[in-house]
Amino acid sequence: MFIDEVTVEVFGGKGGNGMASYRREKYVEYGGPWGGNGGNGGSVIFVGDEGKQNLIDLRYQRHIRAQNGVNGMSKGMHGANAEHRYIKVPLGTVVYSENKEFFLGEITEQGQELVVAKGGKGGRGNMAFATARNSAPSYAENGDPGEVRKLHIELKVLADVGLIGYPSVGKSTIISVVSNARPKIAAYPFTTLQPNLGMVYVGEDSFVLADLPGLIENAHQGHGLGIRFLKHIERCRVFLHVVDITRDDPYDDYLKIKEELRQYDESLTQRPQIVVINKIDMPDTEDKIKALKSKIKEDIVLISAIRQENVKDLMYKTYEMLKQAPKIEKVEDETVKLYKYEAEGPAFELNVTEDNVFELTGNKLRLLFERTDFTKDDAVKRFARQLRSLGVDDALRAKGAQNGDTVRIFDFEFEFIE
Ligand SMILES: Nc1nc2c(ncn2[C@@H]2O[C@H](COP(=O)(O)OP(=O)(O)OP(=O)(O)O)[C@@H](O)[C@H]2O)c(=O)[nH]1
Ligand SMILES: [Mg+2]
Repeated sequence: MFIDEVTVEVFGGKGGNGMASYRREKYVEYGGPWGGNGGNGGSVIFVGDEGKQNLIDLRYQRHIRAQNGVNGMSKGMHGANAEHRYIKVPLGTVVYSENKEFFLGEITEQGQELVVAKGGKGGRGNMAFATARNSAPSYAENGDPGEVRKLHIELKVLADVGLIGYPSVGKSTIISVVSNARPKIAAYPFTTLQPNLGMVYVGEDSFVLADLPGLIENAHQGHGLGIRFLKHIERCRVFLHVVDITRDDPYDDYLKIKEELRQYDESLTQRPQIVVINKIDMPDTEDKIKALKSKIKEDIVLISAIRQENVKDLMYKTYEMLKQAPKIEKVEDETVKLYKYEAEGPAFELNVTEDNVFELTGNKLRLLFERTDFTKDDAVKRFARQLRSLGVDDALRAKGAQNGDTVRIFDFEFEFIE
């Protein structure tokens, strides 16, 4: 099966916790802090691999986790950074967050990397916190959590030229005689259920040709195989619109396919294209050909795919058109925003619940919260100082917090003290 859309969940590794420990050696007079930093968590990174054809591997790995960083240790030893988790994906892979809310990026080149879940930073050990005023801090930082997100991944086949047209017009036959692709060919509609790619050589040069499942009227409303596969031709710089001259009204077929393209994306109708009239080996086609020629404005090439007549010329002509064809601007849905990894929005938000609990939330706040080791008094005190400098205390007062009121930060509660 051709897999061109999958959902997976990716987990960056947690950063290792910093260590809080002291030097205790026989001949060292003042034992200072000696806890090392935690290592960074590994990231999940997609890498472009031209050997991959589809997203099937991802279908079988719904959860992809990178490893956690190693905790800091005593004697000033830092924990190791975790290795990144690299996942090979085909070229043309487009990555969105769940429900296509954000666009994370796309992979179009061999070896190109895209970080899809960043690992958490390692926490600092108490050694890192020693200052002139506090030469022996007893706290260390916890490592940051890694990013966790659900991804919606799509594959858009990257081909230079796309074969489009009604079912059974001979699209697969054409690709089979001009390239190494060997798709199924048969006399019934919708023989092709997935795009096929083939490399076409023209002299010294080459281009990638895509054979696509057939379209019918109202494909954009889901008729036939629908227009699910049309996204694959968005990147094709030239179209070969194949028309079967043996059908009752080839001109009407031609118009209907154009209309489907227009319905899908108006800009597709402007793409350079050649109308390929196929099956001219069949008897009694002259009049129909003449009629088509008088009505169609685009370049027309007559071929018999099955007899391999004029197909080579068609490929040369296609290649010439491809060389002139404009580059395609990235086709992106404008409603999809570019995703930013760094926490956005206000540093914190404060709400008062019905039972008068002052509830604090926010991305920046979460980061500081996760870094804090709440089992250590000094660490909690430091957290309180961080809150003050973020302006949390002032905000609490402004909302009417009084001595003894409950303040909740995620799953941690404490009393407000003036
Ligand atoms: N007479 C004749 N028959 C052809 C020619 N090209 C293809 N055919 C026949 O037309 C039928 C359909 O060919 P395919 O290549 O499978 O058509 P397709 O456009 O890929 O069809 P779908 O995958 O269903 O969209 C097959 O029976 C082919 O043998 C041709 O040049 N002349
Ligand atoms: Mg086919």
